Amino acid sequence: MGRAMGLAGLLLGLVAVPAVLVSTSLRHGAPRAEAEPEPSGWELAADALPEDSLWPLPQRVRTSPRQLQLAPSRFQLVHGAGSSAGPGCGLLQDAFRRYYEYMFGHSRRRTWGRGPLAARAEPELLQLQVVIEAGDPGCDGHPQLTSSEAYHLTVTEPVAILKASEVWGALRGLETFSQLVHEDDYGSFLVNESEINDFPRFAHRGVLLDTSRHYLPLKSILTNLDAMAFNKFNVLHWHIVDDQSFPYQSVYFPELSDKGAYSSNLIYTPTDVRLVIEYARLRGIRVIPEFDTPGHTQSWGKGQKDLLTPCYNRGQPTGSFGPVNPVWNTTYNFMTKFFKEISSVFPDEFIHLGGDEVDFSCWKSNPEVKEFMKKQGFGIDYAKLESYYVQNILDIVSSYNKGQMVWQEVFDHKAQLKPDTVVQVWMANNYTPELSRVTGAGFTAVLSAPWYLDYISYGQDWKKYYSVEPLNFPGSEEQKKLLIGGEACLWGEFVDATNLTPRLWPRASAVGERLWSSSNVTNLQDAYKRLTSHRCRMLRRGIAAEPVFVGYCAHEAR
Ligand code: CP6
Repeated sequence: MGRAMGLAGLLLGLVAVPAVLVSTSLRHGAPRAEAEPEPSGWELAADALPEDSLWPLPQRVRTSPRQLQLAPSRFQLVHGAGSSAGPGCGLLQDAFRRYYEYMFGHSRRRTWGRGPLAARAEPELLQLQVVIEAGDPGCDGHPQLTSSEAYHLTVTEPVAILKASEVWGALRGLETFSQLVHEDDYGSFLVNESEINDFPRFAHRGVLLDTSRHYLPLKSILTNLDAMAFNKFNVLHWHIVDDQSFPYQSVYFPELSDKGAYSSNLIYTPTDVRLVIEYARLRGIRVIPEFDTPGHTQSWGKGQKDLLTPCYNRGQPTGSFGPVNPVWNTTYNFMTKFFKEISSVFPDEFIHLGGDEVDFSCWKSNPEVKEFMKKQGFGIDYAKLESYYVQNILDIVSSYNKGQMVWQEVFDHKAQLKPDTVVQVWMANNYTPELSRVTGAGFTAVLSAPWYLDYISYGQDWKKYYSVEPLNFPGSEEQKKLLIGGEACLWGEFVDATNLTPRLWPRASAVGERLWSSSNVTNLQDAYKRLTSHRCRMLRRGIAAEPVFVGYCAHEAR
């Protein structure tokens, strides 16, 4: 009996399985494939316990060895009594359809496994009833930083009940329920009686995708949103434009993508953008667009003349351009109109304004900029000029009632930020003192520094990501509360549609669990086992997630 709680625990019926207990059960010294032949008897029952494939691990799981059987032809996902949501709630109806497919969809292709339940003696689970407890379920709204994703799930005969105050919690609970249901070797669908109480540790759990270095087809973005939902991520940070290309098709300034995209086909039209936002919304995922300025803007210059700073050499313009020109009024007139559009196209409360890696050399070469520096009393401190520019943009965006995210340099260079600005910490060296400084100044922070998934190595990268404790920085309790989450970043220099999914998944899953689950869920052997099985589930659901390590998936062998 390898499991820590032991045989006695199994015989007690509903058994408490706190996360620590689960994570200290070292049943298998060596890595093991999901479908290694199992010994018989109690070992098998223990291994069939559902938390073996839950990812990210819920906050509290109580599980019983008592199994219930689900008949795909009879089992229903329904609105429960007392729910403020009903069949008019498109978001939940859509989720019911999706999760039914994830649980049973593949079985229709087989002739066996759909017959009567007579082959097994287990009692039947007939329904999952979903109850939204808030007066207004918010089916047509958008998820926000402050949305509740908490849910409570009980699976007992004959109906399972999923309660959540908002639909966003119901979506997370549906994902968990679908992870509890497993198919045995004979094609029967089983679920252990269980009770789960769950909520995220951090409110902001993001994935950054970069659609400038390579264009990502809509399909890739949507598939990634599916994978994000499987891992309970709730923010798509869409780094939509950068130096290399401007694929965002603007209504006010169509020349930006006409001239700045790689090609007229390689753009995101307003319809495409709406589709991404709606697909994400239906999965409880916010879309935060990033329009990075004043650096990383070469592609903007192609369709918007007199926006970038002309660079000089020995008193003559060289013909090349630097960051956005912070001196001219026309710059701010343009940005006022541009961000007005962005504020209405993207419903999220936040816009990411970038502000990273501004190269001062071109500004330094430009006589007009030098003159302006003198007039403003900036001396030779170009960080002050950068802050001057950023503060103007912050004011513009604030006037549209949007919150702002910025990269850490904007804070480092001492720009005056609005109190609710979110500072994203990305520089890998010494990120813990940076977290102390940012939160010490009273700003909310999002951590990315340890989660640059574009870096790959020969080995299991996920363990490094998993072993990060985000709150392990010097600071008061108040400061710790200001770290609202993190993001896994997949920069696009070496990533396009051919390798996006396997590079992200399941490596980003490690970040997903770190940001969702309790801080004491840290056991690598337990995580390995669950992640391996979670990766197989992602494959079954059409996500080309790369292997964690050697082995195979049960569904490949059937
Ligand atoms: N693009 C933009 C990038 C990076 C950043 N901003 C980046 C920098 C260093 C590394 C990885 C990515 N490619 N716009 C920094 C936030 Cl190691």
